[in-house]
Amino acid sequence: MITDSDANWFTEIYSQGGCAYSLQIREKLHEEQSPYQRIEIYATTHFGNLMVIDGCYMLTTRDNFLYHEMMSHPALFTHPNPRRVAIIGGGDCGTLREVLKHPSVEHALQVDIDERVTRLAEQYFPELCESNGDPRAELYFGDGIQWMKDAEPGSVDVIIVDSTDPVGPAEGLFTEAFFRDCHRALGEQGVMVQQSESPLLHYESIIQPLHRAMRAAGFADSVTLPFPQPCYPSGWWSATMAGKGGDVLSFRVTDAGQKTFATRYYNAAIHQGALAQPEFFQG
Ligand code: AG3
Repeated sequence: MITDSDANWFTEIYSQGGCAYSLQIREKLHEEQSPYQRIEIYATTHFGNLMVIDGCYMLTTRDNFLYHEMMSHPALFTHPNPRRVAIIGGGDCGTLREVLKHPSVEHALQVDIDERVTRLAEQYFPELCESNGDPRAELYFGDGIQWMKDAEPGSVDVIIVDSTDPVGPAEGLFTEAFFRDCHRALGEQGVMVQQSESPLLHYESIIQPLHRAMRAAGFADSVTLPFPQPCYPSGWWSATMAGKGGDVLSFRVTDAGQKTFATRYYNAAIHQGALAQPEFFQG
């Protein structure tokens, strides 16, 4: 926390990119070292509550809808009939809540390594956890990489990888070996989507290698959907989606246009717009 004369600030410094983003803090609500990571919770002045893991913004009350909606709905509306969903990471349950809005979903399993993230989300982000009691929801605390290795072939329709940055525990979630396990776990028309960092800061270092690894693992098609996310480095973030059966550029436009649930950002036009690729995205 940086202190100036009349305000406290939390700043995530992204040193490799020479940039930082700050939120004004009212008070620190919680801090702990879990078995896996350092977790901090703050009350901000204008963004609601804030969760920080190992110094990096995970979410704020105010802007998490952008990320969680874009991590869920494009993939779910790309699959023709998503019934079985696995979320790797996502311990704050925000992605799980969005997934459960889809009436076709029969089972949504969240696999996060750190139960403390979920317990703190229940306390400080109760709105994200409001669907945790849904009979279709299952929370499992364990290693997502191992879970995917052990998954029954063809047993999942959509895989959502809602991870931290590809350093430390999440590094293995950005590898061809992991994508091969995802590919095997998915059914014929399976779709996976992975949070893929900033188009501005990480195109060459993360997004391009991710596409190569997904294709090498057997996925027929992949596309990166950029979206705004103010609290993450550069304020511009992305989700990269890959299809086992093929085409991830077309989706259930009519169903998305007539969605039966409320969102704050996602709609059919936003989905279509996110598929438009910046000139610097190559192939
Ligand atoms: N998603 C975290 C994405 C990475 C953020 N990176 C950063 N701030 N440097 C997990 C939390 C949302 N469910």
